[in-house]
Amino acid sequence: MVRLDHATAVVVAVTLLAVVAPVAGAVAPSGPGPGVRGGDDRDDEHRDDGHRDDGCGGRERARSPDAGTVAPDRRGVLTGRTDLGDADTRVNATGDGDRLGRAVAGVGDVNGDGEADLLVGAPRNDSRARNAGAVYLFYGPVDRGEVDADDADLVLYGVDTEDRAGAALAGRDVDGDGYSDLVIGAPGDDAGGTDSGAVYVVYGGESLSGERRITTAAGVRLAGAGAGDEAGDAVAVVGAGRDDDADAGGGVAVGAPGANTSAGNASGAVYVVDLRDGPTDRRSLADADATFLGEDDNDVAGVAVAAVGDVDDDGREELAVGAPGADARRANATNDGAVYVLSDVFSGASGASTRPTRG
Ligand SMILES: [Ca+2]
Ligand SMILES: [Ca+2]
Ligand SMILES: [Ca+2]
Ligand SMILES: [Ca+2]
Repeated sequence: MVRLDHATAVVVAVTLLAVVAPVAGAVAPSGPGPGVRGGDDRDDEHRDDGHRDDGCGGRERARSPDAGTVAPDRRGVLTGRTDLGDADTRVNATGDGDRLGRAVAGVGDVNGDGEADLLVGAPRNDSRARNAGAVYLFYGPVDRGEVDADDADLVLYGVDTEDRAGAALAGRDVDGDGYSDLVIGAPGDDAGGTDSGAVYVVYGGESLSGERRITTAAGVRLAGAGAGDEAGDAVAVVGAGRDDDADAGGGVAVGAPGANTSAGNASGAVYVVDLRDGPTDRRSLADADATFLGEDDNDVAGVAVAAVGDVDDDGREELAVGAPGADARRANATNDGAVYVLSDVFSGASGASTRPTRG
């Protein structure tokens, strides 16, 4: 394991490039203390409630008075302003309070027909249990006009109350078989203890369709290492697509902002797991290939993770980790936040010595 502040010193293979920047876009915890640890400040409810909840699932939608038209200019760049209701496609939730759209992901081609596919999360769907969540996969080309979520080509349901499957989504071909795979976060899952969270990886293929329980559809389940970790609050694919080798495969990075470490409660953690062998088992993130720990109490590191490409121009992609509760390195700083950029978390050919050491 690696404390994020000591990454350069401890792990030879991992270079910590840059630390400390104001976080935009990620949720800031309301403050230190038990309320943060409880998790509700980090979940989708908090983030969504910053906006009006005006029942937008209805079919009668007035155009906003300042909507105009959007059209491509001479360079092919869209310009202008209009309502999202003018979009080519509107995917509608089919249940009250589903929070459809809490996460969306372009996942590449899951069924191998050459068309890119669309993955949509509704973490408070109640089809199997209250707020168990649902994930919808639409095979491209996606229909135009109004589309019901239940008409998706594949529907994956969370199983237990408050699992919130679909709160975070990602996808690429992690096992290198040519089919994109689905990475689905369920931060309220109890697989490793109450609200440990879990991440499910559903391997792509031509026959993936219908309605499935996520637990049976998944090839591998990665359970949070401990109760309250909320693993799967953020997910990213690392490695896959890092070069021209289409079957290189990759792994996943999993944010667990509620993780307690020796640094304190909810310091948070990020785990990287190699999936190039296409594992089909149930495992704990305690056994992840690499682990990066938040620096301090209530940093909630891992509430955002992203494979950001090769931002330092060394030919290998970087992983960025948001820690909106991190304190700046000055007196009385609280919740200024920080973003960590980790180099080379997943590199090279199978067995390469530059892979991170085991945590
Ligand atoms: Ca496809
Ligand atoms: Ca695959
Ligand atoms: Ca739970
Ligand atoms: Ca790089």
